[in-house]
Amino acid sequence: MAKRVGVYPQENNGTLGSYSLYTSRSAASYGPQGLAIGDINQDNLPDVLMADSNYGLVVLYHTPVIPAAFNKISPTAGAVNQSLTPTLRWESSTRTASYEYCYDTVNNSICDNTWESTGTTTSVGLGSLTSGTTYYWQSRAINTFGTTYANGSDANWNSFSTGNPPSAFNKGNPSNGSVNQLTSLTIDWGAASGASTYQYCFDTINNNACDSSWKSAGANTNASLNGLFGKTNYYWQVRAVNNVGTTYANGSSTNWFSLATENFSSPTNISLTNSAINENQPVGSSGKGYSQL
Ligand SMILES: [Ca+2]
Ligand SMILES: [Ca+2]
Ligand SMILES: [Ca+2]
Repeated sequence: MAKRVGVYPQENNGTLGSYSLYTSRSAASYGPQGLAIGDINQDNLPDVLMADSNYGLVVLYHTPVIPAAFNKISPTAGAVNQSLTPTLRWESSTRTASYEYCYDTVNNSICDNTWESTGTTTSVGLGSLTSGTTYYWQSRAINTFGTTYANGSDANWNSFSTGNPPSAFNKGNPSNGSVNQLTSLTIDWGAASGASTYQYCFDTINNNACDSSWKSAGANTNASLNGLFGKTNYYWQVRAVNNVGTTYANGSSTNWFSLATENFSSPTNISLTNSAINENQPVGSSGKGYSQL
């Protein structure tokens, strides 16, 4: 018998390569029981055992080199309406010392940004992205022997698109500066495309800011205000919210409406100097808005 033994050598991606005959180190021959394939070290990779007449039991461990194949998980390829702070996730890969990821806005299957390490973590939260933008990303696993790119190829990038905040919308009734309002009343506003929920705030401090708390109106474009004080000035604002952002009614977070409850002659401290308010108000005969006043 020739002093040779048949072995399936490892490939550098962890798979078994083609069967080859190797000259054995000492044994004159191997009997039918002298060779075995088994996973001696329980790493799910087959090892070769040889019952060598001079060396005893010889184990050829199947020891791959570069990290094992793995895939990206999310966002899924082509996902749309993603938040501006998405999390990139990928599968873990055995034999990996560290992972890196790259994302950019250039669809060319290469990293136009910088590969960033996540250590041994298989996800990363991205900072504030740009709304309505398509991004491309890839991850890779690294050890001292080499690099394995997700999804089988360094060119296999995934894309996802960020969504947009709700569209512009305006408050409706009561119109700005309304007087003699009931102490229980309904405020309403127009619909904002893409809104998940609306929130409103009302208070009695005329500072274009919410001094009480933002309350959810759900998907409704109106809300009931009950138990207001009489003869009191109130100030209210609405905002539309989704997973991408927040859009304030009438174009600005500081563009609040005022109203005065019944038996009160007129709000006395409406700001007429806010050009943003004036632009969005019906223009009266004076041409300066606030025809109610
Ligand atoms: Ca093994
Ligand atoms: Ca790119
Ligand atoms: Ca206020």
